Amino acid sequence: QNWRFVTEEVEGQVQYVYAQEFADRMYDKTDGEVQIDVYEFGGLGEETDQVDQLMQGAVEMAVMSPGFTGDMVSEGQLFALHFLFPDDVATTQDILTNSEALNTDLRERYEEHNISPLAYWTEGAMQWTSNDHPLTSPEDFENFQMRIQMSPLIRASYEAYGADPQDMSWGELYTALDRGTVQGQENPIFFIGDASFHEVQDYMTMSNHNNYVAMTTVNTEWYNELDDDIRALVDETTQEMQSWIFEEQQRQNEEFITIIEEDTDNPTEIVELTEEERQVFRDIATDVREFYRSEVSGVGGEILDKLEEEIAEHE
Ligand code: 6CS
Repeated sequence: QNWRFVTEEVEGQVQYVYAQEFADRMYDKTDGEVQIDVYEFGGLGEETDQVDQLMQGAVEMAVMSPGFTGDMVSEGQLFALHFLFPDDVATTQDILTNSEALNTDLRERYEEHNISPLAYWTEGAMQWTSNDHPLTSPEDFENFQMRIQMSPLIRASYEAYGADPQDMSWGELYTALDRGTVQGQENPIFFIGDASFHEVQDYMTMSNHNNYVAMTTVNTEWYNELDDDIRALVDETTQEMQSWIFEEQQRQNEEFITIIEEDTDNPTEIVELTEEERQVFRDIATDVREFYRSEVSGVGGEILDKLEEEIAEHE
């Protein structure tokens, strides 16, 4: 069997090495019966094209960011809510792995679109980068052109801070930052460094305002028709990979903070947000949850309510 596994990142980056490791494990477990071709970002189009390809079965597997399914699975946008998950990334990963709200309820919502999220995992805490000034208060966001992924809730989150968000693929982001089409963006540290965004940005604010969450997804119809033993191996491998990818993202995020700090040709000032500064953003972001419940979620915020209870249990 030959499967196609598409990712939103390029060789060496977290999503790509995930897919490669997944492919190797499946190959070994099936003595070569299952061969998976891994595609890096760009080979099959932009992120939103990849969502279509998975839905239509043009690819069997994908690592997908919920932000790019924002106009389709409205509940999946809850990952865009700032300051929702605990600050501790390991605790967040534990919730992502075990949450019933996500692994049962949200999964059902995605399956209505022929997408089955088999697992959710973090690529690390997100930080803000900017030109002209560091982003430390809502005033700094006033009319600030912020690049976002195509999700109405990510848009609402930054509009609440006063920003002027613009959505685009990350494939266009380096040039857009360089030319000043947008002034800033959010991403985990490894991605900021590996995509060289820091070269065209002056500041990186350690905001830890959210976690970058990726999903291991499969085409639902295809998955349901797999032989039981192969489907069990897919599930088993997905579960095993949760701790593997946690360590990998941690390694890459640590490695790239040093690379950014030591890149003296492209100096980036690193600014730590104080707890007081974070609290100002947290208060605004908490109101965005009500917007999600009333305007965005198709289920009156039920999944978010349950997830908030699960998070509270962890704290
Ligand atoms: O900012 C983005 O859109 C990209 N960021 C990451 C961490 N992975 C892929 C995604 O498309």
